Amino acid sequence: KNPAEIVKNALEKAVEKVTDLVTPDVPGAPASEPPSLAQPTEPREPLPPKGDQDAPETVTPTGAPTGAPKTSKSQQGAFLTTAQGVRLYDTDHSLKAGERGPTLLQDHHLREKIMHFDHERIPERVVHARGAGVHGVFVGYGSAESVCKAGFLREGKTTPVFVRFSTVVGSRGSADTVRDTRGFATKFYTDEGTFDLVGNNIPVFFIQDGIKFPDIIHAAKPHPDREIPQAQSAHDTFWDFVSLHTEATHHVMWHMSDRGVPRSYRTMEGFGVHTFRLVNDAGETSLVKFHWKPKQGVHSLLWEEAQMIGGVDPDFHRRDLYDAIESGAFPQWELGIQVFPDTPEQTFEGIDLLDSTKIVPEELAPVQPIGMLTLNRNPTNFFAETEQVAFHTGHLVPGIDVTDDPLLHARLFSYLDTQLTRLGGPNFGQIPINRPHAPVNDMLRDGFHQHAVHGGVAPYKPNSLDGGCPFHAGAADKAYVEVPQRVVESTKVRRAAASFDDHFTQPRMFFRSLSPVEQEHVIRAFTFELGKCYEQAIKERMLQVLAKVDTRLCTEVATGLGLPAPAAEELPEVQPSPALSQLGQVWPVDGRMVGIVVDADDPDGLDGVRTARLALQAAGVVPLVIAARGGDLAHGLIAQRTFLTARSVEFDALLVAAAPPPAPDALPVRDEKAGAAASPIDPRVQLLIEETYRHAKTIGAWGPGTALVGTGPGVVTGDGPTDVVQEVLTLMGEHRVWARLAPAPA
Ligand code: HDD
Repeated sequence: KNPAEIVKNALEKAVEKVTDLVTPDVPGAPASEPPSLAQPTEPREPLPPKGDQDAPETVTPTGAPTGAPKTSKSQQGAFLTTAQGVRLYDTDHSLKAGERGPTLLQDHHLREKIMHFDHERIPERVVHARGAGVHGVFVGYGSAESVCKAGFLREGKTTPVFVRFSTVVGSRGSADTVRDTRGFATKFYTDEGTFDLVGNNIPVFFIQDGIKFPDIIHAAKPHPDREIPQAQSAHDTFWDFVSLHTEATHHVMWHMSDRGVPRSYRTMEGFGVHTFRLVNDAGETSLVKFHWKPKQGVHSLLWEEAQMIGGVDPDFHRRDLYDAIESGAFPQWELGIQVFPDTPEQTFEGIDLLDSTKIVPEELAPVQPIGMLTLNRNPTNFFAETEQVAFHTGHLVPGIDVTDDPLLHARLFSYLDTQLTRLGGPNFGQIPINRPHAPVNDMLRDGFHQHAVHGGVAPYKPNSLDGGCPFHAGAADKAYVEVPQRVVESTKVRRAAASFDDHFTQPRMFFRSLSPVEQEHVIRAFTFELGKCYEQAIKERMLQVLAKVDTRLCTEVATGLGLPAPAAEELPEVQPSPALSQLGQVWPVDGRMVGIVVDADDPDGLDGVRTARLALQAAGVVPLVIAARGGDLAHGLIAQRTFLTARSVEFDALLVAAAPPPAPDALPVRDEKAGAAASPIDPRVQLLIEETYRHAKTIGAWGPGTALVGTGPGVVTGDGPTDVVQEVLTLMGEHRVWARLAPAPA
């Protein structure tokens, strides 16, 4: 048979099959009767302005007004109009030749509505597509005045900011809690122009030179043939690249550590990564690295929690940030700088300050606080603000200049360039969220989406027709004047300095600075990620890399993968940097979440729950009552969660005030199926307790709840809620019950 014929027949058959599927022959069904069409909506009286849909007053967890501005949540005005302001009497039906007739081309409202809808999406960011942005305020301490002349760092100076947190690899709709680096980008709308600090929650980067950015990103993104896996580094192309490209090792160590799965955007450190050059009033320069230190502490999820949340609540970090701000628990970060002398070598204690794969340990150069960031307002419109905000490392203000870090230089090009495609032209600076708060008097003209109506006839310099205006500013008028940095005479090369060659000392320092439990997490993360790779050669090559970092790390990962460990190498000792560990401190608990298991049908028990709730709220903690059913309970309590909607991963601690029997919607458990007596407790409550324990979170119980929780570190029981809640709050300050996770002694 002719092959073309075979294909043709096969295709025809396939089409027949599909047609069968879509038009099933249902016995007794009326012969192709179309559903009756509703009549067009009658014109009706316009509604009054929707004042009643204003956002509720923003209150703290204890109910006090925060004074944050109210923003309207609804459309404005009485009448629906077209984009041109023409009032509409119907937007539900297209204009047709008769009720059942064809749609008329003259329906200009239909065309406008659909045209606009068709173009509602813009290209997502090529990296950092998934993010959450919020407004806030930065207050300078004045402590930076000796090194930096920037006005926003002056004592008591208040500057509005917009901060966007993000993951790097995933698409806009991907889950928040994947293992990834997090973006931490801040736009300071200063009086002297806009300054963007476009940083991450990890202080080093995968590459030393920006020319390799497309390589690392192509390797980390989903495989190009099937576009999987989404938002993951646990796949062959990522590990193929980083195992061959050992300058990524330091970043990979952080990525595999708890830093790769933050508990919340609110509990991440932030880093400017590069070394910047600051200039003071006298023109003296210093080299600095920027740090954001969260007042909430630096905390992470466990990997199992992160994976579960990815399914249970993919918006976990977004929701956490918005809810905290909405409830008045405003997250805060102190901005700090490490200051180094601006020497011609641009090194500090032998560390090359132009190499973005290196940190300077805080023990060598302490982080000195220079101001406080407070995030206090959620966006009004996600697209207009979070999606359209455009950050750029070249948005600098007088007093802050760049160094010759080759990673930074590529960024200085890339961030402007990417906005042309993403935001559709060169006028993205006119989008409200990107507008500077300083007066703008540029000579940039025309282009797509030009919103300004520029007067004058002479947008050029020099001119006489517009009176020579505008004039150049001098340094005294706060002009941005580049530091007259001496450029070393050299030859053109495509090479890095020899000091960029050490790829293993700092990864070793990082690993050895972690506590045993954090080291255990790194080992498990490598074992998980490499265990997801298909290519044996990639796993073996990565073990060779780990052998140069730390022998135990390498051996334990090899054991987990079932592969022989490479021969142990003689590795030089390093001085650990204790500041790199997240453990060992006590932090404030406000803004944290505590679940309270109650029995909806036991009014006596609910009285104690009320007491517990008030004590938690007084500490700024968000209590969520979990009952068999939602809605109003006794004693003015409301069940915000039910056994159906609650999952342990949402809570930082669990209080068990009851031993509720199985609710009607509980699924059977295995033992019951096998004929054993039904459990007297709802199985989902048991699961809540078990997971909370597994994830090393504090558990408190009183009354009938005591019998469910057992004993052990971090399990607090008592006769009533008062003492239990106080002790639970104290233990929560350490984030987890670390004793439960301590690795067994070797
Ligand atoms: Fe980048 C976005 C942080 C290296 C090119 N980057 C982006 C964002 C953050 C960072 C936080 C999201 C900004 C937002 O929320 O809109 N990037 C970093 C850090 C780096 C880094 C800390 C290294 C120290 N980036 C880097 C290099 C290049 C880029 C080397 C290119 C040569 N980055 C981009 C970009 C993005 C971006 C393609 C995508 C969307 C955007 O800029 O506006 O231009």
